[in-house]
Amino acid sequence: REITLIGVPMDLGQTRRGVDMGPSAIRYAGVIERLENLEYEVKDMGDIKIGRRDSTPSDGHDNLKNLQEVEQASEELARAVSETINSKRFPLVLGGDHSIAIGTLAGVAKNYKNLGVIWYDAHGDLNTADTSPSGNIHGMPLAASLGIGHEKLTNIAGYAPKIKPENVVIIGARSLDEGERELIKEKGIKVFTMHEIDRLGMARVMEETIGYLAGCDGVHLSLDLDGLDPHDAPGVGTPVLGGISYRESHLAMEMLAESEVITSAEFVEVNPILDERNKTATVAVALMGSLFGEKLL
Ligand code: DIR
Ligand code: MN
Ligand code: MN
Ligand code: MN
Repeated sequence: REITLIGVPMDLGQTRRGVDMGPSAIRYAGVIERLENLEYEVKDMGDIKIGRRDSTPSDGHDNLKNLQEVEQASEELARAVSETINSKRFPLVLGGDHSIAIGTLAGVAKNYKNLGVIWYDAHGDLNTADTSPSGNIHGMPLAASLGIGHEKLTNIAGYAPKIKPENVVIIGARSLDEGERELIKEKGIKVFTMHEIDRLGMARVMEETIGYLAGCDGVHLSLDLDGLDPHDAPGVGTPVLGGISYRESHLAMEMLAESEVITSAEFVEVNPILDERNKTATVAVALMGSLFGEKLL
């Protein structure tokens, strides 16, 4: 019952400013107190250092904006996450845009041979430089972790791949690019789109997800706040209508808490500049409460 918070004020994986303030917004929303109230011992190791926005974004990086800076931060984050796990603590990573998952997973997967991943997101984050419509690395971290894409992104911490396609579950998808659809089909990745969430209900989606990952020796939760509906989580850079509700998300976190499967987690894409009175960071902290076992009775 020991948690280490790792802040990653990264905004270089996409083009909107403000998501670098995500870790501050989440701390301000009371994450430490929330977890301490659940009797966890919480250590905040502060923020990973992030380089400067690339002044020459097209200097030969081929549709990979700020590649060098994302790579450097990913290496540092991977070290911090791996050290946290080595000292028997739970790494809770606060973003920052979703490109940070490349570093988080590089650190986590070092410690698990058969790591499962729950990717809670409106998007697939399965692009590469060849398929990305934007060149934004925050649309690529799941592909990179599967070993697909530019070597500087796939080989963080000196090994690849980090995870296997059969150990990934995407929940909440409702915006996929063509190359991402092809990759999902080619690799047979398990996806619960909004269609399945509506049809089956979140309870069954989570039961199936937990069952699907039962053979894994650890499960990482990568939660992009844009997985939620923009009404509930407006402070994100790429909102998509028709998302997972606040209530469904709490249920999902509560079921993960009950099953005791989650061994690391990150909450990403909180952008206080686009938010309404820190609502999205507050939602993130409330969901962390449920993930770590908060109950009404
Ligand atoms: C889009 C948006 N698929 C891209 N991705 C986002 O740029 O690759 N991921 N917003 O979270
Ligand atoms: Mn450069
Ligand atoms: Mn994402
Ligand atoms: Mn997203």
